[in-house]
Amino acid sequence: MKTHTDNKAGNYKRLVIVSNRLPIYLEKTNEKYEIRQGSGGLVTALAPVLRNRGGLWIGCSLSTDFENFDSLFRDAQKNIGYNLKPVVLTSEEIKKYYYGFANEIIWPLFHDLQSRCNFDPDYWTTYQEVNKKFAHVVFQNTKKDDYIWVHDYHLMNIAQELKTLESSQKIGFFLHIPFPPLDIFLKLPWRLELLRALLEFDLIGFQTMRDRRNFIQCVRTLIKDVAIFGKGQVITIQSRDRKIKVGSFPISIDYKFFSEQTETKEVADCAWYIHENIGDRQIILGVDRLDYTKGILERLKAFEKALIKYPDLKGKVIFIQIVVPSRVDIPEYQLLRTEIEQMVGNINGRFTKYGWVPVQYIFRSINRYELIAHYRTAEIALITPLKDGMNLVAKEYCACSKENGVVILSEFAGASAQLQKGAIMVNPYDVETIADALYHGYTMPKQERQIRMKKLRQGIKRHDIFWWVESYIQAAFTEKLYNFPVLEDYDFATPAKSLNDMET
Ligand code: ADQ
Repeated sequence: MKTHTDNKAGNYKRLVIVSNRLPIYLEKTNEKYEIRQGSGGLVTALAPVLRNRGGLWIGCSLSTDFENFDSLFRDAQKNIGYNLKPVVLTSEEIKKYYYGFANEIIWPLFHDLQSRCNFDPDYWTTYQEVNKKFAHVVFQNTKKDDYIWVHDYHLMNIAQELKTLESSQKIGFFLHIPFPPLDIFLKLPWRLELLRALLEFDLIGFQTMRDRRNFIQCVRTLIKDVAIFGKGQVITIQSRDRKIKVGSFPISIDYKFFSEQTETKEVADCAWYIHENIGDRQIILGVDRLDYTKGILERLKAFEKALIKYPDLKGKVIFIQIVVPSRVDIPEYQLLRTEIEQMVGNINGRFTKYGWVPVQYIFRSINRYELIAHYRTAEIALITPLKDGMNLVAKEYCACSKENGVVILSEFAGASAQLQKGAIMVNPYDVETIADALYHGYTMPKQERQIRMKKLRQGIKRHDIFWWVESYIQAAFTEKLYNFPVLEDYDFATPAKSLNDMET
């Protein structure tokens, strides 16, 4: 196990992660609390990092029942190998800061869906107050030589609040979701305040070059007296007397964990069971949190289109769509769930024959080994978010799939830049092209599948979650990055379509 002293770049003693939620939550069953691991991309990505290094995770538990809180957390941290510090919020704060500002403003706006935003000024006020509350907890629980690493759009004001407390630690930020283009960002009523707050961090990390470019354009347009210099993965903004590093760091997965889990008996048995039930049909797999940015409705339309346009797919493929419940208290998400279920019903009603139901729909959180078994056994992964910071499901599928799995991937997922050479790339709004891609994937010769998948796996293995964290920490503490590849942008002009287009 690595410890904080192994880090090559930093002279910090302890890594302190700050995020909206802690990686675990408490669930009350039969009058007793049980500890559960949270789902979602941020937890999957960061839990192995802290498990590996030790450290402290500060976040809120989104629980308002505080009985035995501290003792339960003490028990939890003994088992997970790092410390936890909960931030306690009132239900009113959760409503306005989390459901309001984060979910009704920043989430849709940063995914280019500004018509879904509700710019309520009350949300902004509470967002500032909650960030201040978080900053106090961080201030009280950290030491001078800790490195504070803040995650995601819920906490963009923390560095500014910490400065008012005269905190002197180095503090970095990583945005897990996309940063929008200028024209969209300008719609935000608090655009200037938010940009200024972000410039109080010492290092700002984005998923892709696209996001960093968007951010820099917003800074150039809205903030006077800034100079931007440097090139490559990390550049510098000079703003008054401060230098802020800005980089792109594509997040990844614990490749070794996923590929090893794939070989376990539990996973193999489950994978066998899934396929045994459907014979020699190919499985097309979709895995998403319930969210309108994930393009689930468009994907179902595309599947329907494929069955119409390519009748030989009928009876030969099964589309398994797993949807993990998320934000289910928000009416918009309840509506989305209903729409998905109606569409699944329509497709199955229209195409089902005796012995073949085209769409299998799972709406619940499945076990990790079941998830990996689905990855392992599905012939095609259909990953078509309308916009996504990265999309870890794409990388997990590659780490777990057989050598001949096919990835169909949205051009607007952050992962597109890294996976474009091996995946079939699609515009998630273009139902016709996704239908063609499905047929292309279904009929793809084994050799081409293997070449593509090998390429995908090699890239993810090399640039796994530990590489990601090392790169970020290096950038935080050093002037020069070593062992850092030249990151590519997604190439809209010449996406690799066939084996002939790809360098092998
Ligand atoms: P998400 O929007 O949550 O993440 P994604 O990157 O696809 O999206 O991550 C989903 C995660 O949930 C995956 O790691 C997956 O394994 C996990 N998961 C799926 N089903 C599960 C289940 N049943 N139980 C537990 N976990 C399950 C946000 C951004 C993304 C960005 C990530 C990481 O929206 O763009 O890639 O953060 O930065």
